[in-house]
Formats: sequence, C-alpha cells, structure tokens
Amino acid sequence: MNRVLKTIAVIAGVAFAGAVQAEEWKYVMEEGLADPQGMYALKFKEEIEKNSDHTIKIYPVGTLGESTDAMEQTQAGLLQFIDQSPGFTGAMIPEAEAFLVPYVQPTDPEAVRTFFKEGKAVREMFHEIYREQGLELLAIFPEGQQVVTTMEEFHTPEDLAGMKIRTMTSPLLLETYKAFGASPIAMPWGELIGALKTNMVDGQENPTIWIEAYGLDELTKVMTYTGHAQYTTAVMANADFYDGLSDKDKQLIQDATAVAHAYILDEAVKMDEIGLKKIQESNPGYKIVRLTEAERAVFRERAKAVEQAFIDKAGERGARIIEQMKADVAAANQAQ
Ligand code: 6CS
Repeated sequence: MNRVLKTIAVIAGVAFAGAVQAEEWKYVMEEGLADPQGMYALKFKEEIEKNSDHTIKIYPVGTLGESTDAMEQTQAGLLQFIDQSPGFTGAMIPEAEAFLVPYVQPTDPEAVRTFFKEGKAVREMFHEIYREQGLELLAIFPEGQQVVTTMEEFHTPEDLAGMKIRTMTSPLLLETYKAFGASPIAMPWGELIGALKTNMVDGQENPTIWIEAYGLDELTKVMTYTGHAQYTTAVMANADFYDGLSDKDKQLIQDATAVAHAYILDEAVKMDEIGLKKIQESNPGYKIVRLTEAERAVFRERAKAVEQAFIDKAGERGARIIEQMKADVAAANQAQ
C-alpha cells in the first residue's frame, strides 16, 4: 500500500473505530427529571454528551419498575447506571444503612454540604463495599432533611404510639420508627400514595422538596421536623461495565461525576428552604412543627438502640463507618 492509501486507511479506521465506540448508556433513577436525582442525572448526561460521542438515556421513576427491580437490572448489566438511595439499598448492603442511623448526620445545610463533599466516610469508606455487590459507586448526595408527615401532631414517642408510618424498605428504618414509638410499615414508593389515601398508613418521612412535588402534604395534616436524618442517595455504575471501559471513558465518567456532584451539592443546600416555601404557599393551612431541642433529646436517646442494631448487623466495618461519620460531622459543623 502506498503512503496515501495507508493514510486514508488509518483515517478511515479511526473514524470507524470512533463510530463503533459511541454507545448509548442506560441510567435509571427513583425520581423524575425535575427532582434532585433528575437534576443530577441531567447534568451527568450533559457532561458525558458534551465530552464524548456516547449518549445517556435516562429512565425516571416508574419506567422500569420499583427501586429493587431497577437494581436487579443494573446488577445483571442490562442498565449501566443507577441512582438508588440507601433507604432501599440497605436491604442488600447493611453498611449503606449508616446513612439512616438517626441523629448522626448534620442538619445545617452548609455542614451537610461539607459532610458530603469532604467527609472521609462518604468519600472513602463505601467504594469497596458497593464493589462487593458488583457496583462502582460514583457519588453520594443529600436531598434535604427527612421530615415526618402525619395525620396528628406528635412531640414524644408516646404520641407516635399506634401511628402507622410508611418507610422505605431498608430494615433499619423499621427499627428506627419502632424505637421512636410508632408502628412502621415498609413499602416501595409506588404504593405510598394509595396507602395514604386508603388509611393503610397514617404518615411517612421524606424531604420537603419531595413532599411538595408529590402532594404528600395534601394527604396528611402535620409536618414535623425531627432533625434525625438527611435523605441520602447514591449513584452507581455496573462494575463489569465500568471495568470494561477504556481509561479515557472511565475518566469521562469520573469527570462528569465530579461536575454533577458539585452542581447537586450547590442545589441541595437550598432544597429544604425551597420545599418548605412551596408547601407554605400551596397549602397555607398545613401545620408545621419543629421539635424543640428537649423533645429531640428524647428521640436521640431512643436512636441509640437503632445505632446498636446497625452495628450488630453491619459489624466492625459498620462501627468504623459510624465513628468516622461522627468525626466528619463534628469537623463539618466546626467549619461553618
Ligand atoms: O420515599 C420514597 O420512596 C422516595 N423518596 C425520595 C425522596 N426519592 C425517591 C424515593 O423512592
């Protein structure tokens, strides 16, 4: 082959290789495009598509079944990316329930940002654990404080007696609401609205931004700030898919993750306020209660048993995570 032909062959080869390498990656999540998980996913997609020939197809809540169905499909390699919250993942990965142990995470939005951005627990301690389930953990981020919506006001565990509170399906959430004095019922997201309408449950917990978006305030009478947790979520890739990528594509994903994570942390600090404002505007008669420090102290005391239940299940590794989280929270609070 003469030099000109060789050059043409090389150029054609590169072009062909470029064409075959462009892939569509499937990304499933538990929320809609306008919700925090959707905001993150859209930013991630934008970065991937801006910086490569790959495309991302996003499957929002409800399109591929419930959270557990989506996880099965991701682990089987049918989907490349998933956003699933520890509130569901905890049934499979006990250590992920560290994010559910009550009264560990900070409440101040800026401290929350620091905890999720710089905390050693979030940044370093979960990667290997998710890997054991065939998942490459990419990012963990908050969506605002968990607040409890109920039909009747409560200030003590005794007030919660007999109240049926829906939780996500991670077992530690059942432990939490039992310790708080209520009668918890775990169920997937798709069943909650119906369960509230038929009085199968009397209440539930979620961040304000989600409560407003899905009208959960309209189905209950009171919203209570207990200060016991941040709604936390995590984005992962199928590990075999990730391992099979070129170094360039791995870097592409890591870079897109860094941009989307920084973006969502900037948005997350505003979410509690935005959610509350919207609820107050659209539902002015809705009762909003903030438990006092003295009232929270009673629930904090009850939370000790939940922390112990977590450690019993997640073992030495779980204990180290909680210890590190507490150190990260102290550092984050001090940094403000
Ligand atoms: O309560 C739930 O099940 C849902 N809550 C939020 C904030 N996101 C998705 C999840 O399915």
